[in-house]
Amino acid sequence: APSSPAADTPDAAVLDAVATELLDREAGRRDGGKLTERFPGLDLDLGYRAQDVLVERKLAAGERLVGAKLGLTSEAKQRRMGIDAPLTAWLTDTMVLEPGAPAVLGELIHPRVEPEIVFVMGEDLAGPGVTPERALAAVEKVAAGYEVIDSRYTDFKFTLPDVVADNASAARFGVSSRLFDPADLDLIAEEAVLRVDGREVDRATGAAVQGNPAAALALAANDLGRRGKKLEAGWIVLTGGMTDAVFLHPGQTVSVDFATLGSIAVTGA
Ligand code: OOG
Ligand code: MG
Repeated sequence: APSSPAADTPDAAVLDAVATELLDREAGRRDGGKLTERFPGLDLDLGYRAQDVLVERKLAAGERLVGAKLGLTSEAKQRRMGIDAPLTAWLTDTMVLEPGAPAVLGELIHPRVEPEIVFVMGEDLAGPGVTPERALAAVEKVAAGYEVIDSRYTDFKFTLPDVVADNASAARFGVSSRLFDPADLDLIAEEAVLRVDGREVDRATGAAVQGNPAAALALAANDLGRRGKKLEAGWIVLTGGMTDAVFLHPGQTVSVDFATLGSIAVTGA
């Protein structure tokens, strides 16, 4: 490996440098190279600690936590990104797009949209030992959703520690105002069709998400428990893109049409 002065940087300095660089890229709407190349010590553990530093800085700047997200829970996403493990990250209030609100492309780098099944938590939930059944019992409502991901890495090229540090490419998301009781749904069979300007580009069922979106929720609760954190009552949880994501171009509308949960759409402005 090429020798780099950053290779010997102590953990605290790496965490500061990584969080600072990713926040600067987000604010400056520019992407850049993998930080694991600049900081070879950036492993998965440090990646999560960098993610925590990054989110703490967002909160210190006035953003509010509104939930958590899973990434890379489906085979379609894992295959596209070349990473075979799911991850967890954070959602804040400034990421929310209200129904009908456009995604303002000038605020983003290279946004892509993906269909997501969304949980609204009724109770706090944290591992260890959370099963899909226990996880679903803590859910108050289920809704159709989409996420606009926007990696701070060039061409969405990253390793797992890179994307963990980058808060799992989180940028914007939308949740339908139609909320469903989990008892009234078959989440595994629930199908979503992804359309760009009305033309179908992909489709998948809830089974794509870890076999069952409730299993993804349990995974998040167990992962946060390990990190000394929890999912909180009232929070939103994005369970992960069901299909590969599509780029959002100016004037385009991406819609997600669920069989039962209804439709939600976002336009690039
Ligand atoms: C990483 C974020 C993945 C999902 O739902 O799988 C994600 C990425 O694809 O850039 O949000
Ligand atoms: Mg996602």
